[in-house]
Amino acid sequence: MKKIYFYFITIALIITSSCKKDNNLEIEDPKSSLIKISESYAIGSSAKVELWSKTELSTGYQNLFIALYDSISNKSISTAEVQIMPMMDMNMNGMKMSHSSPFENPASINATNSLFPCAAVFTMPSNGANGVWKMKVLVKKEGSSKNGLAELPLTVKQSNPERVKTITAADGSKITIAYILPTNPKVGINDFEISVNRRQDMMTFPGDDSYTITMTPEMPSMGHGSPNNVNPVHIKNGRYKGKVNFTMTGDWRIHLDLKKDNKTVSTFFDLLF
Ligand SMILES: [Cu+2]
Repeated sequence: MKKIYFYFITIALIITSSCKKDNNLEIEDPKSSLIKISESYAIGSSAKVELWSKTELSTGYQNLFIALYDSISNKSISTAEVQIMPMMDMNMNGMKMSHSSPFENPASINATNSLFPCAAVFTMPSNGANGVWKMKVLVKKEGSSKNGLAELPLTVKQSNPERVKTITAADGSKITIAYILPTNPKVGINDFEISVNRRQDMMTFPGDDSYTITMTPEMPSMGHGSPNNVNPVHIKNGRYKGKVNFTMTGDWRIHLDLKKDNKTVSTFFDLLF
């Protein structure tokens, strides 16, 4: 009889300990699936600023995450106004110029799992001393009236195939079109998403909701397309969502026709899976 009790207690212990393990998994560090890209201090607001991402940075649309720490106590800061601005300093045969690129600030002053989600579209790769990216991050802690500015160095690789296109629209303006979804394409219907931003000046790239987009997937090597696609329509902030149907694995080219005022400009994104 004692033996049976012993077994019961052992089994009970195993069950409780494995439950505890599950609980621990839930409070796992949200950054454990991310890569730290860069860090610096926000001068003027005594905060350490870290930039995290799911992947190394490459040209195109990048989901980014900002983590803030009090630079004295090292405690995580979960409430703050955070504004980002990607900047590139270029040197073209001795001619120096700077430009920004499309970006999305954190939607809330409250962090999600200690992180402030934001995004940027990197329009060109880093190019040694002749093309240097940095992320400017403006931080205003809760209850503080002071802004602090951090400048985080970034390295942006060339994506392959290209995930961002800058083209001239029919009205002469430059527009940046970035591929967002699908990141992991599969055979069948996939969520499709792109962003469209207009270059107002070298520092300002507002989302552009004014296009009617027709999407046509093609398999160039086999000369066929696919049925049941849904053209992307504007949702918000220049982001357009639709559905793309890949009937088989292989090389696909997604043709995009952007129409406005009865004039159409075209671009495409390639993928292979
Ligand atoms: Cu540049």
